[in-house]
Amino acid sequence: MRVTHLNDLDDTERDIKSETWRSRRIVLGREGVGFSFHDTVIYAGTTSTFWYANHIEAVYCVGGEGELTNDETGETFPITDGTLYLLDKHEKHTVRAKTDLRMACTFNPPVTGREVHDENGVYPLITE
Ligand code: 9YT
Repeated sequence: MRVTHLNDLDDTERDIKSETWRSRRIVLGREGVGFSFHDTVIYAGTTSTFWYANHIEAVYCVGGEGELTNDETGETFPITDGTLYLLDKHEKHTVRAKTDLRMACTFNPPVTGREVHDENGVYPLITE
């Protein structure tokens, strides 16, 4: 059994900060359990486009308000506490945060921590 508190990850290599979001990776590929699990905050007033061509991601909002756009269909959806979106077809998507959005995210295959977004905003597939 492994027990972690989010605050223990602050400013470690598991705490990834970009201009529009910060993500603390609580479970990574190195844990060897088949998924990764992240606590991501998307900052109020920002717009972020994501495309995980090599991963399936589920994102569960546990705080804040925003809007999700499926960039492939143009559909938009409100995001509030309790909204879950599942990117089961690797959809390119955009998140607009009205307030700070707190998201619990899980990836399969797991993120290893070594990915950087490539020129298309895609994480490459890296396995442990
Ligand atoms: C909301 C969202 O897509 N979060 C993804 C996790 C974050 N980009 C990360 O940990 O790399």
